[in-house]
Amino acid sequence: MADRTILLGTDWWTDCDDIAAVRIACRAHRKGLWNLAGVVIDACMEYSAASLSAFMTAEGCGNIPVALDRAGTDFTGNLSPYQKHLTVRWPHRIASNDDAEEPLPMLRRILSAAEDEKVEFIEIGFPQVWAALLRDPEGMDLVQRKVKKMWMMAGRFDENGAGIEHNIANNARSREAAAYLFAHFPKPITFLGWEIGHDVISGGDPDNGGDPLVQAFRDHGSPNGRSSWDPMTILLALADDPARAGYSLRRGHVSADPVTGENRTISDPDGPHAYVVREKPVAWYEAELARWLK
Ligand SMILES: [Ca+2]
Repeated sequence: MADRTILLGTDWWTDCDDIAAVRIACRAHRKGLWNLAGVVIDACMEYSAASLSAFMTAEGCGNIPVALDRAGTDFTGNLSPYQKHLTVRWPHRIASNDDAEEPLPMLRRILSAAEDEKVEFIEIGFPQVWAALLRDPEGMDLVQRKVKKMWMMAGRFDENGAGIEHNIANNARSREAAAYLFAHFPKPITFLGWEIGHDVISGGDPDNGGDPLVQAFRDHGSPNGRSSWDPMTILLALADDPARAGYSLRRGHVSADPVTGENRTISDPDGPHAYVVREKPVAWYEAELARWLK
C-alpha cells in the first residue's frame, strides 16, 4: 500500500482541465505511487457525480468513494456538454448526484481510518468543503492529527504574490471559504497560481476519439488541448519535491480578501504557505503532462 493518502477536491464542472487532473491522479493510484482515497466534487451540476464516476470507471478507479457538495450550484461559468456525454458513453457506479456521499461524513471516515500525518489534500476547484471541515470540531481534530499538507490550484501570484483568480474569487462563498481556510488550516499549503498554467497546453491524443478525455476536451471546445492549471497541480503534488517538478518556492503567509477575493502574500522564509514559480520552459511542462495524459 502506498505511503501517501490523497483526498482530491475538484470543481468537476464547466472546465475540462479537471478531467486531465483526475486522469493523472487515477494513473498514479494504479501505479501504486499514492492511495487516492476519495474525491469531493465542490461544484454541482446535473451530471456531476455520474460523469465523474464514468470517467473514473474508465480509468480503472470506479470504486473510489465520491462525495458531492449539493449546495455548490451557485458558481458562475459557461455550461459544457461534456458531463452528459460521459454518462451516455461510459458505465458508472454512481447513477446520479443523489447517490454520491455527503462531503463531511466521507472526509471524517477516511481521515479516521488513516495513519497519522499521512493524508494530503489536493484542491483544484473551490475551497468551501475544506473550510467546512475546519469549522467542524471533529474535522479540525482529524486534520490536526492525520493531515500532512495541502496542495492547491488557487490564486494568482505574479504581482509580488498578489492577484485575483477564479477558484477563490468566483462568488461570496468561495471568497469567504478561501479567507477562512488560509487563515485556519493548521498545516502547510503549497499554491500553484493562475500564471503557472495558463500558457501550458495539455490534453489527450486528439486522434484517439475513443478516449473519454479526448471526447470531453472536444465537447468543451478544446480539441487541441487546454490550459493546464489542474493537471500541473497534480504533478506538483505527485513529485512531492517542487524542484523535481520544475519549480522554485516563495514562502510566506497567503491570505484572501473575503470581500474582493484578492489573494496577497507576506514573504516569510518560515511561513506556512508557499507558491511555486516556474524554472523550466513551457515545453518541458507540456512534455511531462503528455507523458501522463496520452
Ligand atoms: Ca478545476
